[in-house]
Order: sequence, then C-alpha cells, then structure tokens
Amino acid sequence: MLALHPARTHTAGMTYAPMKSTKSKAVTKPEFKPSKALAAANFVLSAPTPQHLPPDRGAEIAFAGRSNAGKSSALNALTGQSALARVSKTPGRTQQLVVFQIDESRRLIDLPGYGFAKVPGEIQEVWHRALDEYFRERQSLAGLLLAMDVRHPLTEYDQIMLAFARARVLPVHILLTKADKLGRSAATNVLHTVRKGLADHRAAASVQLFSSTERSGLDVATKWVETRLGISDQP
Ligand SMILES: Nc1nc2c(ncn2[C@@H]2O[C@H](COP(=O)(O)OP(=O)(O)OP(=O)(O)O)[C@@H](O)[C@H]2O)c(=O)[nH]1
Ligand SMILES: [Mg+2]
Repeated sequence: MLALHPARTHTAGMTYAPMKSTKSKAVTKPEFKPSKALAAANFVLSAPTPQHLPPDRGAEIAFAGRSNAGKSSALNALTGQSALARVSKTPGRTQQLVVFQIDESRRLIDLPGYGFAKVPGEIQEVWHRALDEYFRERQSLAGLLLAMDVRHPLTEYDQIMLAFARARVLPVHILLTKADKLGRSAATNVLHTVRKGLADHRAAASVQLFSSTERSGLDVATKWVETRLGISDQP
C-alpha cells in the first residue's frame, strides 16, 4: 500500500513566501501553440475506481500531486483547451480518475489530489485507495507528471510518490507549478534546491518551472509527455 493517508495535516516540505509580482498587468503571454497530438485530447470518462478505466493497453501519462497543486490547469495548458479538465480554487476539485484520449492508444489521466485536509476522512480514504491501486497495477502508466506548487515543493506526500515511482521504475517529471507566484530569482532558487533534494535522495526525476496562467514551461513539458507516449509530431 502506498500509505498516502497517514498524515492529514499540512506536510513538512519547504515553504516559500509569495512575492509581490512586479510585472505590469499589460504584459502579453508568450505565444504557445500546443502540439497537434495533445491538442486533440478529448474527454472519455471519469472513473471512480481503476476498474472503471478503459482497458489497460497502450500508454498513458498521469497528472499527480497534492490537492490544488495545479494538475488540471497543467493538463488544460498542455492541450491548449482551457476547459478540458475541471479547475477550481477549492482544493479537492478532481474527484475521480478523469480520462482524456489523445488517440486510440494514448491517454492523459487527471488524478484527484492527495493530502487535502478538508476532504472528509472517508472520502480521502476512498481516493487514496483508488490511487494506490492505480499506481501499483496500471501497466499502461508510462510516466508521472508530478505537480508541486513552487511555494511548497517536496512535501511528505510528494516524497512518497517519488519513492513509489522509483520502486516501479516509472519516469517522473516534476512541474514546479504557479511559478508566476514567485519572482524569477526566487523561483530559480527553488528549482535548484529541488534538483539538489532529488539528487540527495537519488530520485531520477527531471524538474522544471511551470506556470499555466503565464503559459511558461509548456514546451519542455510537452516534449516530456510526447516522448513518454512515443509521439513525434511537431506543433
Ligand atoms: N497563479 C497561478 N494559479 C494557478 C496556476 N495553476 C493553477 N492555478 C490555480 O490553482 C487552483 C487549483 O488549480 P487546479 O488545476 O484545479 O489544481 P488541481 O491540482 O487539479 O486541484 P485538485 O483537482 O483539487 O487536486 C486554481 O484556482 C487555479 O486557477 C498557475 O500556474 N498560476
Ligand atoms: Mg484537478
């Protein structure tokens, strides 16, 4: 068992105070065109348990991470579809394993977040059991995109996920999300600290800064997803 449920309190990772943005509101977002393959993603179903998922064939990338870390927003940004996955200010928005199909053999899976204290204990228990089973048994799981709020990276839950992925030899790419909430140099410091933390734990995950709202880091993340899924098309 992945033991994602022991601590319901906020976890022990590093914390970073938000910095006031110095950017003017008029700054335009960088141009990002989603890749053709990811732009084709469409909703298939929401699975309350892994038994409800499509057949375990082909390859899929799962968006994992703490509740409210920005998983669903990242999925929308990467596919260039602002309302594909449901996003909410209220943690605990994604409540099932939500399946988006890219083509007949490739999928993106938006997962419920772990570790949100206000979700009632019994519901957390159900989610964690579903996640645990999914992570352990899903053969088509080809990689994890692990979202961590750049202000609270490497929480206890994240470390459990990394340890699990290592045991399963599952590639992990970490998105340090909401990078727009920190100034550039503070965000870069976090990136270096997380890289060092991963190396210290001999975790082989790659890591990058990412912002769905500012659409930054999308090219690198797209490339990782496409490589893992064996997609080679150009945007
Ligand atoms: N500033 C900023 N806010 C973001 C970013 N990404 C997500 N958010 C906000 O963070 C909140 C949570 O985003 P979601 O994408 O729903 O997070 P999630 O990880 O899917 O959350 P759960 O499904 O509840 O686990 C929403 O209010 C988003 O608008 C980002 O890059 N920058
Ligand atoms: Mg979500």
